[in-house]
Formats: sequence, C-alpha cells, structure tokens
Amino acid sequence: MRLGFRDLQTLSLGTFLCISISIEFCLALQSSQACPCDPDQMSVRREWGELSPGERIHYTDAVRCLMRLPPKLAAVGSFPGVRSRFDDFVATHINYTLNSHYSGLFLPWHRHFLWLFEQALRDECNFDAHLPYWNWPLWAGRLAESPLFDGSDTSLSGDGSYNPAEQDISGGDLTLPRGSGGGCVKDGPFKDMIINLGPFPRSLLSLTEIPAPQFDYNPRCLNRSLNNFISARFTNQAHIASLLATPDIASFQLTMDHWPASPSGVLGLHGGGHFSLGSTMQDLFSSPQDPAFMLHHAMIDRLWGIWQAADEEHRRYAVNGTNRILNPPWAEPVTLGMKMEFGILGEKKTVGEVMSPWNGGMCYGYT
Ligand SMILES: *[C@@H]1O[C@H](CO)[C@@H](O)[C@H](O)[C@H]1NC(C)=O
Ligand SMILES: *[C@@H]1O[C@H](CO)[C@@H](O)[C@H](O)[C@H]1NC(C)=O
Ligand SMILES: *[C@@H]1O[C@H](CO)[C@@H](O)[C@H](O)[C@H]1NC(C)=O
Ligand SMILES: [Cu+2]
Repeated sequence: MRLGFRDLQTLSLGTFLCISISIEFCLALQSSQACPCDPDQMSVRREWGELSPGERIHYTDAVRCLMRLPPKLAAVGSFPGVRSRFDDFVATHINYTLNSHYSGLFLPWHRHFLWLFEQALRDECNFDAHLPYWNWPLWAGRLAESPLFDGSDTSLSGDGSYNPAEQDISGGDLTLPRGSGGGCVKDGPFKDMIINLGPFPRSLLSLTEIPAPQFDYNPRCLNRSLNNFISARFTNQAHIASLLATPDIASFQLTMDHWPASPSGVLGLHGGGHFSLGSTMQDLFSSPQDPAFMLHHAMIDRLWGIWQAADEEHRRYAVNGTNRILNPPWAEPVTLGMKMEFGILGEKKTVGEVMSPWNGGMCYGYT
C-alpha cells in the first residue's frame, strides 16, 4: 500500500464522530465529514493480474449483470440508446464529456464516476470485491499476452477479429500504425456484448454542445484493435516515472493528457491507454462502453493518488484548469467548491469532496 497511513490515522484521531462505527454504516449515511475512513477497513483495488481467476470472473459477471439490468434513465426522459443500467453510466459520461475531459475536472470527476460504478456493482449486482485496475507498463507492447486481453474466460475479452479496412491513426504531425484487430471481439466474457451508444466524431475543435449522435440507439459489437505500438510507446514505465516526477498539478495533468490540440500529436498516458485498444475505447464520449475503461481510469486515479500522497501539503488539494474541455478562456476556473454533476448516478459532489479517496464517503486505496 502506498497511501499515507499516518495521514489517515491523524484524520481518524482528530474526528470524534463515527470512530467506533463501522465504515459500512458511515457509507450508508453518505456523510462526508463525519465519517473517517478507518485504514484497517479501507477497501483495496488490485491489479487485474493480482486477482485469482475466480475473482476476475466475479468482476466480469458483475459487469455483465449491470448490462442486463434495466436503465434508470429511461424513466426520466428520452434516451433511445440507453438500454441497460450499464448504459446509464455511458450516457452520463457522454453528457458530461465536455466538462470533464482535457480540463481541470478530469481527475476529480472520473474519480467519483468510478466510485459510483463500483458502488452500483456492489449494490445491484452482488459484487463483493472492489474495482480492479490495469497497470499499463506491465503489459505494454504485449497486450494479447496480458491476463486482461488474452481473450480467455478470465480476461476482459481480447482482440477484435482482423479488419483489413482499418486505417492507421493520424493526428497532428504523427501517424500511428493501426492495431492488430479492428472488428468485433472474438472471445472471452464480452464476446457477444452489444454496445448501444455512439460513435462520436473524433474532432474536438469548437465543441460547444454534445454532438450527434447524442443518445441515439446504434447497436453494434464491442470493437477492439490491440495496438502494441501505442501501448509500448505511450504507456511505459518511463512515462509513469515522468508523470510522478511532475512538480505541480498543471504539469501532472499535461503529462497525463497532452492536449489533443498540441501540434506534436503526442498522446499522454490517458490517451495512450485509450488508443491501445481500438475504436470503442478511442471514442472520447462513449468509451465507457468498453469494459476496460473502468480499469484504465482506475490506473489513472491510482497514479493521481500516489502523486497526491507524495506531498500532502501541496498536492492533496491542488487544482488547475477550468470546467470546460481544452480550458477555453471563457470557462470557469476550477475551485474546491465547484460542484460536479453525475446526473442520475448520484448526488452532486464538490471538487474538494473527492480530492481524497478516504473522504466524502469514499474509503479505498490501491495496491
Ligand atoms: C470497428 O472499428 C473500425 C475502426 O473504426 C471500423 O472500421 C470497423 O468497421 C468496425 N467494425 C465493426 C464490426 O464494427
Ligand atoms: C494553471 O497552471 C498554469 C501553468 O502553471 C498557470 O499559468 C495558470 O495560472 C494556472 N491556472 C489556475 C487557474 O490555477
Ligand atoms: C445532462 O446534464 C444536464 C445539465 O447538468 C442535466 O440537466 C441532465 O439531467 C443531464 N442528463 C443526463 C442524461 O445525465
Ligand atoms: Cu472520460
């Protein structure tokens, strides 16, 4: 565990409420201030390869369960493409994409989004463990051999079938070679999965509202194209070391996520993971349709947490940027008091409430 246990203990001692009450009770209260997170009770998110085969299947079974449950969004409006509880998460992500990407809300918004997904698995699909993560450099350059993407029953499904029409990926000055698939996933637990939302256009320029197809129904398969070139080049250990060595939150964010408008066309770690997996995962708006999305973002959240814990005083509550994609000059600067929205998934949260994974009702760490 790399979290600052000392800080957790100080926090517990300094708080007089709930100390003797179980964390489950506190979580049930959803009370942010009154419930300290007991380090002994903290839930631990583990790397996919650390899970036993049975634990991996327990996770994918729970995700598949969410895909079978009815959506809650259907009740509040017209969302033709929202067909399941899983799609509630996809649609909410689409709805807030223009606020929570390439902006100062990226890290805090996704931290809470993941937590809500983990809670839904636990509350609605009998999942009794915690969100796993994808430790990119362990498998960079050999994705098809990884326990995540080897296509076995204990993976998240593997490559898509080979599609000769798939093109190389061009952006900025850079052209990146296409991956090894480009069609429907062939095997594993998500082989027959149908995705319902998207696809969205790739250009991010001058987006002021959610582009078509918004929430339209467009059923098709989960499309993968494993890309070892991209994963080796943009998600290796050296990148992680330079991310963790960044001195302030502005450079941390920029290393995580080189602005796509940057003329070099270089991908950050965030984009590197997305572009390693093929077209479903490359869709900025609807990428949560690939079950690897949550594990990818858990790795991002983990690295942010490690970076924050390395200098509590200066980094725990550090924010930079605005509430709008690519931080246009007219957007509102992010503050700790800024409210983030999660639609039907959960209550609004302030940025300050999610800056620590052992606060605001959350209580988790990573291996
Ligand atoms: C998968 O995505 C690729 C790249 O966008 C596309 O060319 C292809 O038609 C898709 N295949 C299927 C079966 O959806
Ligand atoms: C964000 O960081 C940049 C680069 O360090 C700095 O110029 C800018 O003033 C910061 N903005 C806010 C709102 O903190
Ligand atoms: C999308 O965001 C708007 C503005 O916050 C909100 O009113 C609406 O309920 C959201 N819709 C979904 C599907 O989350
Ligand atoms: Cu996202």
